[in-house]
Amino acid sequence: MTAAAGGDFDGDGNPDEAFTYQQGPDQWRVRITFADGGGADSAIVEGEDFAPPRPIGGYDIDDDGVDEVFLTVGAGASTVQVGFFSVAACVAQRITQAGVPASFPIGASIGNTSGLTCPGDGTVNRAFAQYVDDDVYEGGFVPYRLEGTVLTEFPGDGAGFTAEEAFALATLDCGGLALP
Ligand SMILES: [Ca+2]
Ligand SMILES: [Ca+2]
Repeated sequence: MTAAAGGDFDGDGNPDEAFTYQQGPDQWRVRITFADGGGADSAIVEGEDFAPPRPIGGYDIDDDGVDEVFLTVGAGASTVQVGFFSVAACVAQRITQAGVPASFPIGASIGNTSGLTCPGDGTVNRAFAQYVDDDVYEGGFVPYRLEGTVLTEFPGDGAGFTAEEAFALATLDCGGLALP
């Protein structure tokens, strides 16, 4: 069982907790326990690069008064993958995008950076930059709007970055959340 991360996952104003635990080989689950004693529990299913998931905490992406559960759902050499669960009526459901569990890389390698920001307008934004030349990176921001348990991609904005700016993108910037 991992250390719990906090959030208000039922929207009653009282702090709840989310943690992950291993049920069998490569089988992990997320459990949310509410301040009033109830809870929700769901399997976490990922692909080949599965790494032990850890809870990050709660952030209200769609501004409906109920925090979504942020957690790491995998890791590469220089990135972690972040995914989300939506909790409603004591059921935790993985948030999907394009029909598969949504998962965003956060990190930087030589030539590539990516991150995730929450501007507070009902979207999460994928931030990314690629090395082009010298101190020049090109990338941008792609917003994903959350409705229910589904993220829908909307057209983003391209942007140019210096190397310093590009590497500064490689973070999770959603309220007070910090990667574990
Ligand atoms: Ca609560
Ligand atoms: Ca919400």
